[in-house]
Amino acid sequence: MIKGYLLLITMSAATIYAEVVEPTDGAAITAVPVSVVVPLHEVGAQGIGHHAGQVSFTESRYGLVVTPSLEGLAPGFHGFHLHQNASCAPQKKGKKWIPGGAAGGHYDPAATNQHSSPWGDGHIGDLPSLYVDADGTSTRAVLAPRLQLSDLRGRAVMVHAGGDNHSDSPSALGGGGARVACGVIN
Ligand SMILES: [Cu+2]
Ligand SMILES: [Zn+2]
Repeated sequence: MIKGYLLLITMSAATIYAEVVEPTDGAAITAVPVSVVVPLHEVGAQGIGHHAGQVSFTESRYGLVVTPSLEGLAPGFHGFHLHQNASCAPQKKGKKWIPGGAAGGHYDPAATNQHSSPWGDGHIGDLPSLYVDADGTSTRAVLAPRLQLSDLRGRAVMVHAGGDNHSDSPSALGGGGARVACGVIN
């Protein structure tokens, strides 16, 4: 039981650690990551484009709090997911280059093969939609109740052109279409 503690926040690459110091237990010091900050870039068929801001993932008792600080996006709702691979590069499909294609599909370690809601039983990478204000910025936090920080490493976070109905019907993968911004989580 932690009786008293002091949070010392240090930033190391993209991970913020809280060093929990327990004065009553002498020298007991542990470092637990509490937050991961991921830079995002616009993605296109040509490759990775302008910096678009960042998304931070913070642990809470209810799951991961996902807080965007993004700009230059189209106003409205956008599909927002954790994708399988730590890459935002385009990938060739037939004769076309698919923006962000190298990120692979929605993160689905349980192989549900189902696009669903953040609180459902499909892809665990399915996040609540990202909302972008009229000025192209997005700053509203969403909650991913099934995710933990340990799920993030080696994945990519992705923003799609369109919204997300959290279903594979009438369109696959929520119908968000093209990938427009992406960040690699190392
Ligand atoms: Cu996606
Ligand atoms: Zn999905």
